[in-house]
Amino acid sequence: MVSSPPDPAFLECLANRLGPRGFTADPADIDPWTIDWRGRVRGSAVALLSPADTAEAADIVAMCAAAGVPLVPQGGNTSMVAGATPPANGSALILSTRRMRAIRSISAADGVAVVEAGVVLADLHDAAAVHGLRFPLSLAAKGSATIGGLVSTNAGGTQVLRFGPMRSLVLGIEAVLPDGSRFDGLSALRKDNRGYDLRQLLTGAEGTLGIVTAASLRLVPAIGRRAVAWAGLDSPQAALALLRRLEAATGEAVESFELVPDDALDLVIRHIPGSRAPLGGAHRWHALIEATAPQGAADPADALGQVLGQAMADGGVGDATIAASEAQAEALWRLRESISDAERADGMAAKHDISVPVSAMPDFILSARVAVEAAFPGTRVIAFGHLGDGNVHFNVRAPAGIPATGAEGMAWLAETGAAVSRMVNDLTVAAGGSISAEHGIGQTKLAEYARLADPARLAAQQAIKAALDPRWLMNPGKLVPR
Ligand code: FAD
Ligand code: 2HG
Ligand code: ZN
Repeated sequence: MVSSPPDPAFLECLANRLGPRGFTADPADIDPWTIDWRGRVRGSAVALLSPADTAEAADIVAMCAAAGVPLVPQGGNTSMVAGATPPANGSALILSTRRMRAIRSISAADGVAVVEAGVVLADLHDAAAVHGLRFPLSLAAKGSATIGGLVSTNAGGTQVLRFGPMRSLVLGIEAVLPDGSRFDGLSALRKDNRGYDLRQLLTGAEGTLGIVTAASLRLVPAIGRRAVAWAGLDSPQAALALLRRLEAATGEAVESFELVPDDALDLVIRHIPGSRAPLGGAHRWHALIEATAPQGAADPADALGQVLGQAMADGGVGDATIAASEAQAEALWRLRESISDAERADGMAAKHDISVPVSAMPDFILSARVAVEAAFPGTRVIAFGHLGDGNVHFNVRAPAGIPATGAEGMAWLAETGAAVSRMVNDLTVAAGGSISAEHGIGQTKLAEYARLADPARLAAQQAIKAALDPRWLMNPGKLVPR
């Protein structure tokens, strides 16, 4: 394993190849990119490389491979598992896609966008809209998360219910493999049966098998009309029953169904200026629902209103409101999308991104919460998110007063937080679930992944890694336990 920073003569070769816009060794430029989004994992790097295009990326990967220098691919650095944070020993260089921001093409005829890795998700949304299309994946970090990062983490978000995660939207990939060779797999064929699928292998590889430089992505027609509702409920079981009822009544119209417990809403109202509760009265659980319809189809608010009305009449739902304007719809979404920020502002938490079979999730949430809070007095569970995918963020907040960063918070995380995570992960595995539903393994989940993964799965992943990256230079210390 490489453990010392690359030598200055080699850095000079990289600087010459990339020019002043693509190379910096100034700590003031590099430092903000050496810490993860949550501010918990600090790494170190002596240079940040920003190739302008695939040819430059291929050259520097080849140069680093020949010199045995590790690289950490980085997009928007919004990873929830410190996946883009370099190791602390300064041995690796950061390869940022910040300059690879071209939208190469958008074809309405094929429903395909070809975009470079550094394109920010919100920019792709805007570009597709100009063509009457949309890229049907969204998440709260859309203003920073890049296509390369989303592909490499096989990101989920709030429309997986209808469109699946990134994996189902990636039609082609262009990448630089660990030896510097270029894989040109951008042709967005709907059918291609030539054996092992590199596109799928690179999707979700967390930068351990090479640099994704561009992707062909599936676009769908723009929404004609949307209806956004907020419902107050007394249990996650009632929430799942409501989702099934909505699906039965509206077919595929429901594309988002997000579970929000009252304490998550309270956090948002406390920490995010301008937030207010959408419903009067106290509800232990809430659901944010979005239903959509194509151009010219009936207003989805009608069907949504009908089902919510019936559910309120028979007690399945306590109260509900449907946004009367785009501004109201956006305000409801802001409440949901602000939970991570509000939780971070409030204090330390042991974060978990778990999935179990969808039908088992409501009981799991309630029983695991009771068990964890009893085992670790003073902790408070908030379990929120993508209920319809069987995926919630089962975050366990430290006792009040323990800050989100700093020595006290980190000490809690390293001791109590680690024990909390072992318990949550054991409960998840016992329920037939996954300890990473959408955020990946990165470095913060690596030890737990190594502890709990099926040995055959682990051995196959290690064999693939060793075959494509025999010196383990691509994103060292992430995803695959060595
Ligand atoms: P980075 O954080 O820079 O990198 C992520 C990983 O991908 C790292 O392992 C990195 O090495 C690798 N990588 C980045 N670019 C490349 C590339 N070009 N080639 C190869 N490897 C690369 N995730 C969800 O799935 N669903 C959510 O709902 C969700 N919500 C979020 C909300 C917030 C507020 C935040 C902060 C994060 C959220 N995430 C969510 C986490 C999610 O993983 C990221 O938002 C996104 O996928 C990462 O994109 P990025 O460009 O920031 O990648
Ligand atoms: C979300 O669904 C993200 O909002 C972030 O995946 C989850 O902060 C979290 O734990
Ligand atoms: Zn999520």
